[in-house]
Amino acid sequence: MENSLDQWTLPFFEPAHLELASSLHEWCKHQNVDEQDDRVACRQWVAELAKAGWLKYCVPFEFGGELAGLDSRSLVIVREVLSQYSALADFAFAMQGLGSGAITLSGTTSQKLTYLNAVSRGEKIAAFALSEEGAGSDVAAMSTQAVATADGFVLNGEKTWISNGGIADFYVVFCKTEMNLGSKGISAFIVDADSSGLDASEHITVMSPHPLSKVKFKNCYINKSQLLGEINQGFKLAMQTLDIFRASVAAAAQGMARRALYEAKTYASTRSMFNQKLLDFQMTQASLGQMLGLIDSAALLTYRAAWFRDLHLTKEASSPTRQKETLKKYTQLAALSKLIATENAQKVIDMALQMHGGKGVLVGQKIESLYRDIRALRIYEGASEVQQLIIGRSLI
Ligand code: COS
Repeated sequence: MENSLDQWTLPFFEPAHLELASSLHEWCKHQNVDEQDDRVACRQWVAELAKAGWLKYCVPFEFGGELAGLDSRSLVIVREVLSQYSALADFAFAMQGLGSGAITLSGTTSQKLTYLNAVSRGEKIAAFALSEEGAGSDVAAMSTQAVATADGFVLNGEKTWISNGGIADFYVVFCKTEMNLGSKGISAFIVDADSSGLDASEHITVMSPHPLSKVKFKNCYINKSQLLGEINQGFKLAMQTLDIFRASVAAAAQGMARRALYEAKTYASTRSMFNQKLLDFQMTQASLGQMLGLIDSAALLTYRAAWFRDLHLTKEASSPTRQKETLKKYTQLAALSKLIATENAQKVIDMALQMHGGKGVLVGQKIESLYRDIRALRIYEGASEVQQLIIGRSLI
């Protein structure tokens, strides 16, 4: 694997970012996790990522992290580099961040101390439970309900497509606390995996294997101390959490696309046909050029989104109105990056596979697994159509 660091010298980044990318590349080259069983592998990746200190980028310094707050550019770098080597390593890292992100944004000090430190040390595996059978893109249509009791809440309902389902130690769960108020009646809760009434045993098998399950709640009681953020403010919390990680999904797609370009170039330089190498054909060269164009144009959007958030949203804003405007702008930039990067990566990987001819579809080839790995990124954490909607609305 090439260790290209050129993109990290762009003005969006600081010297520490370049150093991060360089040392992570070196670390990745020496990892050897057996990925035959995705659940076992995911646990091992979490342990390895924690041991090496990479999970510290998922939480703020005060609670076991590396930097003062969540640094979007570092998240982008870690995901772009990890995904060049292993989609599962990237997944393990991303879920520690996404699963704990809402706690970083809205948790009490006690919640942060309990969960974030453990996430960065790899002692707790995190999950984000938002989607339901009838509420994927349309989050406000969810029906899982949390009913208040004297000292807590009782949860009933069913979440699906929950990454890390079955191996997580806790779930950040979004539920209706007011059934008839749509997005204004949703609250977030931290639910420990061993809570009675929680069942995450129904696994879901997908084309790019990773831990995934349904999470069912049947009279699942949780203490009121597990409410995350303010009551009925869960929808915005979910959206803000997704916003932070959307640019990092774009980065993961770029990592996969860069790996595909590398695989295509390597293959074309060794494959002989019609008395020359595949790489000698102008058609191949044009194809490689198009791939790099697709990758780099998406990368610039991704780095811009991450840079914008780091520059404007992690610092004190001048006024609440300014803060709101900046947040809106970031939502647009993050959506743009996810839309373009995942769509472009899919094209690049398809082109790279085509260049491999029949070998491209052979199970066990890196390009074949990339072809499966990339597909879900155009769907999860907001499908491409939702990103288009968000971008379109931001113009109105
Ligand atoms: N950050 C902060 N607040 C946000 C926000 C964001 N990114 N997006 C919306 N809000 C706020 C709105 O400002 C609005 O607040 P007010 O009522 O106070 O004005 C409120 O949330 C409701 O927003 P909206 O009316 O836009 O909600 P919709 O139900 O129409 O949903 C979409 C909008 C479709 C964009 C949203 O549901 C979405 O992003 N869906 C995709 C969800 C997703 O990613 N699913 C994958 C699950 S994780 S794998």
